[in-house]
Amino acid sequence: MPPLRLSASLACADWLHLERDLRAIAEAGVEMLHIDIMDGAFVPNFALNLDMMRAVRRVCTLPMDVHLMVEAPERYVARFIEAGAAYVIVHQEATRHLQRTLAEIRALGARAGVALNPATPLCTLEYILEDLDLLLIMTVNPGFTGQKLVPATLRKVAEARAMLQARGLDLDIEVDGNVSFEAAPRMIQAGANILVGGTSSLFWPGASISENAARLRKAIQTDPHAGEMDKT
Ligand code: S6P
Ligand code: MG
Repeated sequence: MPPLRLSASLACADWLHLERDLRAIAEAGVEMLHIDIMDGAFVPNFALNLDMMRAVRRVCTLPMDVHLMVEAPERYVARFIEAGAAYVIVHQEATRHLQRTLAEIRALGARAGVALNPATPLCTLEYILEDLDLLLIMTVNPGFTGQKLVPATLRKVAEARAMLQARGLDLDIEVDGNVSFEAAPRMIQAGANILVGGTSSLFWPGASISENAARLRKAIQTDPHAGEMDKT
């Protein structure tokens, strides 16, 4: 399995203290910054944008994984890479020409990712696995922060890791949505290696970002129930 990494979901940061939060994220040893882009069409909400990414770049050098919750994302891939995306992640449900889009992302020098909504089966990726650097399994329906976990997605993570291993592929599997202190160990156990931290972990309002990051890493390393897969 590729190395374990945390990615902080920028949409959950404190907008009135964004620079402070960005510095806290880096100082806490969080490895990546997760950028949610929402177009109000693929998902019923709006979030972040290219200008935001350029501003963030001025104070933060963490690699950005850009999650495009956007219809026909192929229209914008090049612009997000120019704005600093290390990973560009498109939804399988949002593009008609998925293989072409992934090939374009790689050709432009970024890493190519695909996201799957909770209802979308893994078999839709059967013929494009070699074109992928990262698989993002949505553990909530995209569009909002602070939602409840869709339990069956844990089984999907396990099946995705098994599918990749059967093909001899060692890709990143990222999970996004209610990656809480409680759920994170089960996600890792199932085969995820990149955790997107939002309001239920890294930005949990009861503690600081650095305390939350330490608590999350500890939960992943020591949870006694980490071996129990959720069968629901
Ligand atoms: C959801 C989005 C996510 C959220 C993140 C929030 O549409 O893609 O990246 O920002 O999942 O985390 P939490 O802990 O509030 O669910
Ligand atoms: Mg996201």
